Amino acid sequence: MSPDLTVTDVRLTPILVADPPLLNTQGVHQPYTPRLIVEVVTADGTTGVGETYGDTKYLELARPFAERLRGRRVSDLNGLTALAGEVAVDSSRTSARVDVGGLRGVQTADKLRLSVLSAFEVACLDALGKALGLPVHALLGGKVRDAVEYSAYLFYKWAAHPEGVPAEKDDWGAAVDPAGIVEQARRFKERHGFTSFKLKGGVFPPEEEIAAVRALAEAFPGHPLRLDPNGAWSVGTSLKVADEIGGLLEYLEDPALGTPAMAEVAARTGVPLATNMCVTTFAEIEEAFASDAVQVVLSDHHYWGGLRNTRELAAICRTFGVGISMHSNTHLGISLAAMTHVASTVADLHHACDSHYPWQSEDVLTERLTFDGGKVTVPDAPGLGVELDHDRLRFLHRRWLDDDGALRERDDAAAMRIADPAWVTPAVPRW
Ligand code: GKR
Ligand code: MG
Repeated sequence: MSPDLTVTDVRLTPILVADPPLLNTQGVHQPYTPRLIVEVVTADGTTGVGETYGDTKYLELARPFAERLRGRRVSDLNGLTALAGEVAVDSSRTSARVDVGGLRGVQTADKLRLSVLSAFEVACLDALGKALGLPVHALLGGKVRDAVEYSAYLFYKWAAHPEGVPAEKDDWGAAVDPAGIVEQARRFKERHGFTSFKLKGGVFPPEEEIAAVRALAEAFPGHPLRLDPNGAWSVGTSLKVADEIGGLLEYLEDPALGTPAMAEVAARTGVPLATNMCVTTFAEIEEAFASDAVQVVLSDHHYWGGLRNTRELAAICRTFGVGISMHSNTHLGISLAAMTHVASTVADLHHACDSHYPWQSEDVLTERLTFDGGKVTVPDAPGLGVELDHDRLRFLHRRWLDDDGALRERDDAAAMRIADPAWVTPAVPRW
């Protein structure tokens, strides 16, 4: 008898997860960051899990979406788009311009919907795979590699969150100069075997970040390096950096903000440019590809609307001779498993994907995923191949419930103001 794939229940659990004091153009990561865990239960008792951003604007959309999903089948994946379209988005939550504060590009209503849809799509795929006894990668057409490579994601970082702020401790130490970044890279390599490194820039004046890249190149010869200032530089500064260290970089990521500025940089340097900021929706592809603004698109299955859309994006990139890899924000193991499944099915993935996962000391899984030689083995168990730890989920949800609301919206500028009350997110270009 075939399994009854009808959705009978959908559980949404917002949580707060510990995050170290990582610095970026906007400020510093909060001590706890919001995520949303989605569980989809079918009539035959199978549960599928998904994960996405957990700020209020996403929760507001996830609740009506969950209502609409009940009674449908987890195999009706194409129908999710229509469901998402029915969910009303509060226009005060959206903006059509590239939003450097958010670090993830434009915030259109459709993009917010897709970011929510992605968690439901992953949960449905997980449930479907479990019901059929197939891994998610098989539902996407099958893996073409057994392990997916990730790059170490280096951040300038304080030793600890500001005194007096409740936070979990981490053992990574501070990294506020080239020596600190090299030491952090060494630990990443020791702990997880990474052989390529991405440095989050836009924090210190470009000369300091150039020095950090040089120090990395010297300490780790032959290891691919990337630098990502999240659009903080002018075209002129971007070109200067490209000129000085372009030869050491696999690519330069979002040096300048927006497609026209990226196109100007791309036209005047041979250094490949990657983005997770100016090509973040299907609507943005045409202008960026026509103007040759980017050579690598970093997909994020959350805001591209799931794993199947990520494959569609990969096909478009292939058609136009643009590379594809993956971007990451603070995330847990469900998202890492989802990224790994889809990445395993994309034949022309030629760059290690980004992941924040090593920075997360907490998870909602009974068993954390691990990096071996910088790679995650593609799970072959049914569904995503991960199991939810309900006690941990309750614990992290309790933290969210106990929060007075201050941490429920990720706000790196507000977190920075605790240390520096005069801080405002710098206007762009900053340098
Ligand atoms: O977590 O600070 C951060 C990152 O800057 C993140 O927000 C970005 O979305 O990692 C991302 C990136 O590659 O731009
Ligand atoms: Mg980036």
